[in-house]
Amino acid sequence: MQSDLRTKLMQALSKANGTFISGQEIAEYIGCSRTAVWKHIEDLRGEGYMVEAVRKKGYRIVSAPEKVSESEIQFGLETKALGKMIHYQESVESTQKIAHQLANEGAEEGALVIAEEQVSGKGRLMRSWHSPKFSGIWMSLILRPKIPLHQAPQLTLLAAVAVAQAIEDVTELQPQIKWPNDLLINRKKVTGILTEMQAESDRIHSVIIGIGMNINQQKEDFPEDLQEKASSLSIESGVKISRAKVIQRVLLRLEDLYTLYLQEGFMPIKLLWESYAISLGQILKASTVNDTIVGKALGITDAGVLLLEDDQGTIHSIYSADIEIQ
Ligand code: BTX
Repeated sequence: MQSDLRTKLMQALSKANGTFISGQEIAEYIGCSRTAVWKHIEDLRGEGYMVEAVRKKGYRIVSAPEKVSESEIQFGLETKALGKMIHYQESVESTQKIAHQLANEGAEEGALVIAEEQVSGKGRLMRSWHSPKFSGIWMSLILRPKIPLHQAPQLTLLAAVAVAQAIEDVTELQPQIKWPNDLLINRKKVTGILTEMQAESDRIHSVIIGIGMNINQQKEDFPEDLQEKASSLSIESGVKISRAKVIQRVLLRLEDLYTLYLQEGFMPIKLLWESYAISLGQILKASTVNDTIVGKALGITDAGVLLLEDDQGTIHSIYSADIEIQ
């Protein structure tokens, strides 16, 4: 919708102050047809506004979408460092891209980039991540850990545990982790994590943890090819969930685990990760860029590498792959 039309429509609806305003009145105010008004109202609904329409009375706004802007997240945020600097934009290509720029410009550890919508959200291996407006959490966090480069993948596993704990804090759901970065509920993917790095020889400048969480989407909000394999916290729990609250819990859990990790190393994180892992002990098919390996998942190493034992008894170390549970 053009922004001047949008402004006028919002003016007309808010002047009514929660009471009904007829389609005819809105049409005259904006200077368009009543059919066009109806279309604009549909657009608003698509963006998360609840608009009541009653014949002969007109329209009224029942509620505006909950946003995840700086003030909503920081009000009640209990962390010390994570999320103290927030870069919020309503619509972005990808929060990862902005986080890389900010990291290059020297953003501090804990800086968070968040958007209501991503128009080209990224998954791993150039895949795309569906990130519709107002219904999920699309955020990228900048960390600057002083750890050797090869340990950086551990942070993906750490982030997965933090998200799992946050989901348990806010809902009654029981999330499970599928190596390395998927969070599943009832075997459907509710969260994906993408960790990227800026480094030079063996020195990490920054690690950018991208977290995409499906929160309030309903089944029909997903593209058809995802409807059977993706889900949201709202679909699984049957209630609408406050995105701001989930973000606050994810940040707090992340901060606690990250502090523990820097003090005590990967071992405590590994134990927690294993307690959520769906795949351990099961037969998995790992498709890597060059190969497909089928084997029993024995566990993960201290570097976060997945170990698969094939039926010849050979143990394969899987660094990066797509996993299917057989
Ligand atoms: P991934 O490569 O493991 O998963 C991508 C695959 O998941 C896609 O090919 C598709 O099949 C499926 N998929 C796409 N969108 C969704 C969705 N909304 N829910 C469930 N399944 C989906 C996972 O990559 C890493 C995703 C990270 C996303 C965050 S959002 C904030 C940050 N910015 C950004 O551009 N990416 C990260």
